[in-house]
Amino acid sequence: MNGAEALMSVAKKAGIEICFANPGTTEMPMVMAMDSAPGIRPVLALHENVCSAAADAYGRLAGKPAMTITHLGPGFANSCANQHNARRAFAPIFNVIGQHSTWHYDADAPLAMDILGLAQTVSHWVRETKSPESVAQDIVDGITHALGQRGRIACLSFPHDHQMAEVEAEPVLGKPEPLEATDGKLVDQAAAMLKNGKKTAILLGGTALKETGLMLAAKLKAAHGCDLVIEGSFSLMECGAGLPDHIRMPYPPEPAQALMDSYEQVIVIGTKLPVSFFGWPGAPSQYLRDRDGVVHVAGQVGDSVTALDALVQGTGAAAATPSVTRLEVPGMPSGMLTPDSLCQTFTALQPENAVIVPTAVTTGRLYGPMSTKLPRHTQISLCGGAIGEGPGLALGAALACPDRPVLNLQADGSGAYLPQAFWSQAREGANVTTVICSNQRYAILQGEMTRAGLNQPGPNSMALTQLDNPPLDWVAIAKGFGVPGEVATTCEELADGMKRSIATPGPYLVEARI
Ligand SMILES: Cc1ncc(C[n+]2csc(CCOP(=O)(O)OP(=O)(O)O)c2C)c(N)n1
Ligand SMILES: [Mg+2]
Repeated sequence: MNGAEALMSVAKKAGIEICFANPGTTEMPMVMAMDSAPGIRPVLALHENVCSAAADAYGRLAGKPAMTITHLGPGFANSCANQHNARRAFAPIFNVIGQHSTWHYDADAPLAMDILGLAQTVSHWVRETKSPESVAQDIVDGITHALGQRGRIACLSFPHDHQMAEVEAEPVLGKPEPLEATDGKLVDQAAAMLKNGKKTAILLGGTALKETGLMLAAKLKAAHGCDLVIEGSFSLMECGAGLPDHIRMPYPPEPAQALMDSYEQVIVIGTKLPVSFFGWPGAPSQYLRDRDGVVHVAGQVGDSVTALDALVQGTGAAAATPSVTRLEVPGMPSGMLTPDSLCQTFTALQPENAVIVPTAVTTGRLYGPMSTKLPRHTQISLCGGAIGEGPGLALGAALACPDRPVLNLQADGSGAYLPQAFWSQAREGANVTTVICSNQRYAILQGEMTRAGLNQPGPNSMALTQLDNPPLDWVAIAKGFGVPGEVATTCEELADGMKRSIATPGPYLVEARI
């Protein structure tokens, strides 16, 4: 067995089933090993940022890492924006980066660059195989690390000569690092707060947003009348009828600060203390800083479910009937599409058990609050603020959950970062409905200009934020990558397009013009 075959066989034994790849010459042994040591599904992506986006969603939904294979430093560099998003989402990913043969390092060949230095900026674990003897252990160490806590980014730089060398492959998978244990004193403090009658919010994030955590929180809400606030960007949230109603942490700093200030007490579980997305002049940076009545029971890698359970037991809420929402599907609006009616149409048609990728920036802001009473579904949001991940997330979601419909509510400007994902969606038969919210501009940035006090933007500012000259033809873009689609300008047309898409297997795109 050579090193590349060892990679495939060890990774398969460790539970890895899929590899998002964009290979080159230095990865040829790994490409060939996908046949000589088969068992891992190869998925070609036409840009490395598709690999990382798809691996991000796959990791969040499957709960185990996908592998990626990218070409030297430049190939991996192309994947970095979505590696960053994946790191913020605590997605497990095992990245294998092809490296030159060790005897070729001195030559300083054109594609050579500092792979480890680069990978370190987006990863928790970085290593280069040192010798053929270490290869098998390096592989399991990387996978073990990726599986640690909620999930992490692990990067293995794999020199070409080590891929081809004969290697021994009987390494043992280590024990992944567990979630951080809960501090009983903090639980006691929070329990006392829940019972003291003051106005209280529980700010929830991370693993607390899965069903078990949410249902425990629903008991606390029922027993103590507290509000549940959800972190602004979340890795994975179960949502819809039968789960507790909640308030989303607003994106702009003023309403976010006002929301936090409206509570005498805030208990934080499964996320960090909330911060503002940007440092806007005069606006707050950290919403819960320097105030009383805050207890941080569990952080982003804390064991939030155990913490919530301890709170339920410790406050006598175990017998409470959980406070949950009832199914309420909005009526179908009609007429020309507006951001509001677009989101209403989308929610009216959202099928049960769907995975939703809500990456529609300005238009999609209305979606979150509309979604809590819809049929049960899962939402995965953009966690690192690096826009343009949506189409790749949708690909990874569809491959992790082949039996579930995947819907990507996607803004146009950000969608244009990653249309290559459509090709992989088509090739893999991914069951994705993409609704492009086509406002033909970077609306959020135009809003930023207004916030900055610019009432009449000049032609150059507009040139940097308008997308209408020439307009993006999304149906043609999708068609070019093998995905059928149509344009909708009214709610009725959007509804028709969505129904067509949901009824037909494979990807489909509706360009919803606002
Ligand atoms: C990788 C990256 N590049 C640039 C930005 C800055 N940025 C934030 S929002 C945005 C435009 C979003 O426009 P669009 O996706 O059309 O959303 P809209 O506000 O129009 O709904 C840009 C360029 C970013 N956040 N991430
Ligand atoms: Mg836009």
